[in-house]
Amino acid sequence: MSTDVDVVVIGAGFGGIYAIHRLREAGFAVRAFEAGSDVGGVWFWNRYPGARCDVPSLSYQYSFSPELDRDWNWSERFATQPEIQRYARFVAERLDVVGAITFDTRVTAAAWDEGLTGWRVTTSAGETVTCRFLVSAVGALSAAQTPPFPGLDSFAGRALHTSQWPDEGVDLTGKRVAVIGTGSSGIQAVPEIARSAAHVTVFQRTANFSLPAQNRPLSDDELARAKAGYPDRRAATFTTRAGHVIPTTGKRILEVSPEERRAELEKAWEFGGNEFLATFIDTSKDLEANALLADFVRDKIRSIVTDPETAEKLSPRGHPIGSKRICVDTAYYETFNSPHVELVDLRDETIETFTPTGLRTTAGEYAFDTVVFATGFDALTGALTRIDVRGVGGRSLAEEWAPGAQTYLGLAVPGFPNLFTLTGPGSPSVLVTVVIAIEQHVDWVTDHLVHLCSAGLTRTEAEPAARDQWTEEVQAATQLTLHRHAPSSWYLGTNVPGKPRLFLPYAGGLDAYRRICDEVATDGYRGFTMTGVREEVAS
Ligand code: N01
Repeated sequence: MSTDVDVVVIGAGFGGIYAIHRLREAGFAVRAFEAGSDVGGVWFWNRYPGARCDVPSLSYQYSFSPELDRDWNWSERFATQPEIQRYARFVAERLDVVGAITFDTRVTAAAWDEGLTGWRVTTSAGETVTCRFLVSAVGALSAAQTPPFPGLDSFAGRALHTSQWPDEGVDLTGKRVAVIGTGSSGIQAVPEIARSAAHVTVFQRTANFSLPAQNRPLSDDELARAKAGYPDRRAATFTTRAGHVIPTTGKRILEVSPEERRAELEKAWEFGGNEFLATFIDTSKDLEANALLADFVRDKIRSIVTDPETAEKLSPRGHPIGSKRICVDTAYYETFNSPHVELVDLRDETIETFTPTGLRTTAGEYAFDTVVFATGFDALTGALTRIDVRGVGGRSLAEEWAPGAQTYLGLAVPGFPNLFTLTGPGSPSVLVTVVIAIEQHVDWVTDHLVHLCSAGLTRTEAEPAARDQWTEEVQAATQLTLHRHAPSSWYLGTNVPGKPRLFLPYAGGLDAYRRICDEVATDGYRGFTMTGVREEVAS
């Protein structure tokens, strides 16, 4: 039985764009569906004030095409959301993939059909499309999470989520605004919101470490040098742990004098960005070393925030620096020196309920016109489990993952043949430069499909033993990092009520991960059962 297309790709963010391109290049007929009205994925949706990438622009781009590299010019060291979305559009047009994408359309369900040896994909437009292979490019951080606060329905003001910011923007001039959440999104949004709002109340449950971006325009010289270094960058990209080269002194913080330590850290602070974390090589491995780094940041917070009580509340405690996703900001701590910005520490008081005019905590009432939920995402699994994905025998992926998402290589799930989960749980994805992780995944999946089809086979399915072994490897990799000392984080799923506590990304590094994936391929796609139509019928 033939299908409408060879491959359906879900999502047209950085993953979807490249997947359409590579798969078409390999000869597959591809259709993609995208819920947004343009390409860009998270960079289409996250339009909140201050949204900007915290990976340097020159590293946050595809690496596969010297032509794209040559013809695109970033304007700032850390690009804004609109500029990154323009880049996504530029690439999609250059690769001529836009015509393959149906916009403003969600995939609502996908069911494996054994007779078809393929998937039946249903969309929000009521269309059903059949395909041999299904590639999920839904993104790791795209299922918005708004906590189920009591009384929220009674709130008469405006409620916004950072990742679903209205297209036309929101004028907050003169408004009283509450921001709930102080992760990367909240920390970027607060200073921008405070520019126009009459009053800002920031509700903080956990103080996070944040580093100054020290953002600035990129000079023509810098751009020219970066372009000239393209071949080196490309070569280094896949041989680094993080997906891009990070400068370091190569020294151990525990072995240098206090004077040298301070001088190096001051230099790194002035340089800006999360590269600060790599200044010394032992701080990401050793708790004593890490504590010195954390002390330096807490000292900085105390030196920036004039009210000592507020400074103390903003000072992260209880988790090593870098064990939760580090934040990168522009004037976040400084913003709390403004008289119209107030910090509410939810360790001292807890939110009881929303009211028509604001919210009530155990300590009192807070009135505001607008609430901004910067409360994050059902990360790594939510975007896929919100689709009704049914595998062999009608098995639901959401149920399969309910006890904790397990995959083979972060890419495939037993019982869900011919389905690939780009940057899925169990892959490095969010712990590395995600665009590079995407390229590696798409290349690998395309090669796998070419291998399968060239052998005259039609069905590929991860084996349960391979999944179990990989799950152990993912958890073992976490044990070698400081992540294991963070009591809560979206890496662990603890931000979503009811989500099982399980460290989801693979923390062994992109270089190691790539080697493993390459070995699996060289070994004839070890851990996958690959079969053909004739064999299926015979069995
Ligand atoms: O989400 P988060 P995010 N009551 O989950 C709080 C990427 N990103 O959107 O820490 C009160 O980090 C929660 O508190 P706690 C980046 O990878 C990148 O900010 O759980 N508070 C936390 O403070 C990032 O890490 C960029 O105690 C509640 C906040 O909400 C990831 O996306 C920009 C609560 C959520 O923080 C997610 O970032 C933006 C409750 N019931 C995002 N529930 C750049 O590249 C949650 N919180 C710059």
